[in-house]
Amino acid sequence: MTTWEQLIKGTLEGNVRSLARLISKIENREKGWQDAMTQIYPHCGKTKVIGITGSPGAGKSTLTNAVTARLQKLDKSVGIIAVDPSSPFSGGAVLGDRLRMRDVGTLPGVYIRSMATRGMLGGLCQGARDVARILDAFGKDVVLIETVGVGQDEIEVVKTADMVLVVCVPGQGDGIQAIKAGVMEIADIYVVNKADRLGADEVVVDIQGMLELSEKKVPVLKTIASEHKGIQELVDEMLLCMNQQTLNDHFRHEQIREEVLSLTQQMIFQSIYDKWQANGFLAQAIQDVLDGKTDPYTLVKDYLGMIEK
Ligand SMILES: Nc1nc2c(ncn2[C@@H]2O[C@H](COP(=O)(O)OP(=O)(O)OP(=O)(O)O)[C@@H](O)[C@H]2O)c(=O)[nH]1
Ligand SMILES: [Mg+2]
Repeated sequence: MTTWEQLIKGTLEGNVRSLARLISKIENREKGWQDAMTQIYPHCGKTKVIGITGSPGAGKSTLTNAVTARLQKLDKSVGIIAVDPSSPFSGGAVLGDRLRMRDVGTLPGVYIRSMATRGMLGGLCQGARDVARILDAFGKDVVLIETVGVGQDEIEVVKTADMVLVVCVPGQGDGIQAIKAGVMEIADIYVVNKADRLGADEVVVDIQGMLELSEKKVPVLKTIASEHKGIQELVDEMLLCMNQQTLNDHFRHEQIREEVLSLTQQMIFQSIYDKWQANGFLAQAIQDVLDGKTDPYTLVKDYLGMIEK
């Protein structure tokens, strides 16, 4: 049996197998996970976490690949968290991602971890945060979180990052679309990828036009990720942006606030749920509602009232 202590020690020493097993145990919320994270926490704080989001097929994986290669040239070690859809419709996309990122996976020093958006115990955001933190303690300089699409779940995930890239492409009215989807306020850098295609400049102008209304100064850069073009400029901009953000206390404050609230929610739920599983309360409660003896509102209110005392 490998204990938490051994896995944590191994991870801190840079052992990849310990890292992989530690992440799995944390993701599965195995008994003792909170204490394990408490031990990991003091070793964190060096890594920059970058969220990469954008519409399906915009080239996020290709861009992640190219950015990783560039960061490595600059002697920065990289971890990648690929947030996969677990919807039955997108099984193909998951496989596609793995294939496209395969050449990154074989670069020394790159660790890739996939996470499912569904069935994640304790919520995807906290899961991504925990994995990023473990990679931080492991010694990665940069962690890239690639999400699928720009849905609400993905936006919440990238909000846990220190910095967010929003990827747009020409030919889909995408600049505007992304902004409509509520991505505008979270973007730190806009990337117009597939700049080899017609209409890239128009997308840049569109986005810049929208940005004029906002107070935040957000760079808009063109890339051809598949040819590694524009990547050097993008990474330079990313590094610049990261350095500015270390000064931003308000941002850290908001991140911690959000995390404390979400952990409170999860941990209270988990401890009650575990108790219910053990003592059969839940099964009885369901039966009582079915029998018309009570309703879900009263039931939960009474239960919470009881534990408050
Ligand atoms: N022409 C052109 N094609 C590109 C560029 N970047 C990526 N592609 C291609 O676009 C397709 C989709 O790229 P991905 O990197 O898988 O896009 P994605 O956003 O990760 O896709 P999902 O994860 O499925 O949402 C692939 O066939 C890439 O080779 C580019 O700059 N120019
Ligand atoms: Mg992808």
